[in-house]
Amino acid sequence: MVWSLACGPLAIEGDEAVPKSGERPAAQTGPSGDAVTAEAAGEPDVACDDSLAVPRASGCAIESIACGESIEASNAGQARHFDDAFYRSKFCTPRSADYESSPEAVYALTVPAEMQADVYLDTPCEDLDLFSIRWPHQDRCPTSSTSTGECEGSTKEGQDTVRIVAVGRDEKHLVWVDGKKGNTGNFRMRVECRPAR
Ligand SMILES: [Ca+2]
Repeated sequence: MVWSLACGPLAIEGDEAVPKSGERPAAQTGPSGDAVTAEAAGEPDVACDDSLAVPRASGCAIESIACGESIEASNAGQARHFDDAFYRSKFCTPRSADYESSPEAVYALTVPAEMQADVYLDTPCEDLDLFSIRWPHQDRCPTSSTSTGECEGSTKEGQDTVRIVAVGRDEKHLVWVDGKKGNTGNFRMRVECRPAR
């Protein structure tokens, strides 16, 4: 089974709407995430034992990620901006998972006008989750009390994905990796873009 979830329309709705949710990624049981090998179409698995931690972001985002790019890093060592209350208040996810205990690896993504961006997160090492929100600033994160655009969250085990569609004009978003219950670990995030239908 290739994890090409975002090719289907169901991927937009977040974790509960994706089919095959009963299939637990076998990466949970393998020491190096064997199950996701096929999905990456030849890309090696994310290394779990190496430290991919990067210096703490000076503002909110560590750096930018663009369409077609792939980043391997870790959320370890980053600041903690987002908690259960934030995710509920912005309708990212209703799920409470002690998100306040885990730091986030945040990236700035500009989606060109009339394009859709599918963001994929591979987390064979720990159960990390993927979020996005429309927000124009890289240097400061939104809070529960700031006005933002729509938020998307994907909180499955193994691989997560969110879809962002830019209508009318370029849209600036933040996309980030957060952990449940204090989790930190290595991940791969990649962004694939194509014209919006
Ligand atoms: Ca957090």
